[in-house]
Amino acid sequence: MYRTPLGAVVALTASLALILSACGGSSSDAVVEGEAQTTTTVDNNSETESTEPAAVTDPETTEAGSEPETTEPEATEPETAAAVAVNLFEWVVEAPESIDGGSVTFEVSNTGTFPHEFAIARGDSYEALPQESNGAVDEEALGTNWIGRSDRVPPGETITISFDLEPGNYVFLCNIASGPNSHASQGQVLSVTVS
Ligand SMILES: [Cu+2]
Repeated sequence: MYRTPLGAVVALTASLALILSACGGSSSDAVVEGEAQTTTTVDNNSETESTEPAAVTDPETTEAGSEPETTEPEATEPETAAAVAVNLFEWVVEAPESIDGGSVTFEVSNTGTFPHEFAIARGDSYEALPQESNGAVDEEALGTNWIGRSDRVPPGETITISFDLEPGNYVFLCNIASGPNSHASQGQVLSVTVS
């Protein structure tokens, strides 16, 4: 009679211990799973966040880079179209005798066999300009009517130079001189009207 109840108590105690340990095990497993799920969710978010800004940045960089490229050619074309062609050779200045004023760009070619330069003085004609004994234009005497000159252009070469020209009468010339000789006195001058 005693053994059965005792055996039942032992059996109940053992089963309680199993239930307690099972409950403890299951509750700790649930905590680990919850942490694992939370970590996984955070990882997914950070991966998604890092991917989105990179995708947004690439198109912005491409758009910003393409806009200036479209603008640059438009700004260059008018400057090229406005250039006035000038040819220098012995003993001639070849250029249009009437041009528009403002900032004028000249494309100056030396098609001769000597070095020449492109110079501009303000005046009605070469004969009316102050001159030195060799026929070169007297640049100091001209004062503000001496507009300026290019560097010497070697034979076969072309340079580009710009001058601001108000409306009026000008003389285009080569003012190179050597001793008693000057290119201007040999005829390398041209009267030009700027309007
Ligand atoms: Cu010359």
